Amino acid sequence: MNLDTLKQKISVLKSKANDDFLSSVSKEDLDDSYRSFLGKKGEVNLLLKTLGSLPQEKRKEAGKILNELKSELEEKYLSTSVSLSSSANQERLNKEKIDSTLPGFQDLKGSTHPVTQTIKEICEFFERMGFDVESGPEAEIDYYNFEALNVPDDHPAKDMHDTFYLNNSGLLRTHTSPVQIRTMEKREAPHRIICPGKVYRKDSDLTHTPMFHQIEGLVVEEGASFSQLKGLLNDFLEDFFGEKVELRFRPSYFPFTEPSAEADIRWNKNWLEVLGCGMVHPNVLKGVGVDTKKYSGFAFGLGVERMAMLKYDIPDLRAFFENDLRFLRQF
Ligand code: 2U9
Repeated sequence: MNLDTLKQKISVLKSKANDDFLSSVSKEDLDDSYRSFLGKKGEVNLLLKTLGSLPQEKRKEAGKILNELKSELEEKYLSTSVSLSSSANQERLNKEKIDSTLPGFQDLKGSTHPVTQTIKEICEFFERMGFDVESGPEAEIDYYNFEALNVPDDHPAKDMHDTFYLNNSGLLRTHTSPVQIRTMEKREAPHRIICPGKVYRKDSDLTHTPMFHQIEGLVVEEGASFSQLKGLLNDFLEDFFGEKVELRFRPSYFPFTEPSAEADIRWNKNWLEVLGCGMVHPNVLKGVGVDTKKYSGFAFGLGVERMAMLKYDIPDLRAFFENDLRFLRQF
């Protein structure tokens, strides 16, 4: 081989190496090309080995050219390697791109539902009056929902059209009164209990929903009287509405109380019914083993949604169940 041939080979090798380096798509690819040109058995070293076949006086010059080629390719390799890793970084950054100008997640704070709030307010008043809060099952049996409460078998409330009956001969409680019966079975008189909870009736129109919330109270004590009941309800209603109320009691009928009454409050010249009440029927007390010679009892019941509608001036019962945030945020 002569020097010109060597120069030609070098020039071909240089452009081939340049092309290979530049077309590498990854660091691994680039390192492969490096090895094939600059590695121990790479093409540059193969050329170096051919130096011996040159005439003595040309070898020095040829060696110099080959060394220049070597450092030129080393440099090319390094610069390509740097640009490859920076474009890999860029690609990673593109994938992980964070737009710091986007608005953050809204911290949506929940609040207590007006029905829950009303239950809490009412129970707190009665707790201050010495009542215990009691609860019980929503799926009941006929005995606790009707029989123990002196409700006769032919009472309209027991009708299929009014009560949700379950497959297993159970039913969904139509009032929270079963809780009072269960409590009186568990504990000895005297009793002062308040029972909030969900109740179910086959009713659905503008002013009735199949599920609503009730609070019932029961007092069984020596000398419990209708006048105490009236005083207690008067105090309760004034506490609840936050002002003096004008209250009237109208005679009514419930199977579980005798006498029974409905209480109305004066509301802008009109009388509005707010709750029902009465002296606990002796049959009910006897049924749970209360000595009616020693004890008497009074009870009352109210609908929570109705009370909340009156207090907060909510015109439509359905607002409680639609869970429209514009409604709920007002409480
Ligand atoms: C026992 C004895 C007596 C609970 C009572 C009412 C009157 C009453 C209604 C108000 C509106 C139900 O939500 S409503 O539809 N309730 O009028 N409830 S006396 O009497 C009892 C309860 C338990 C052992």
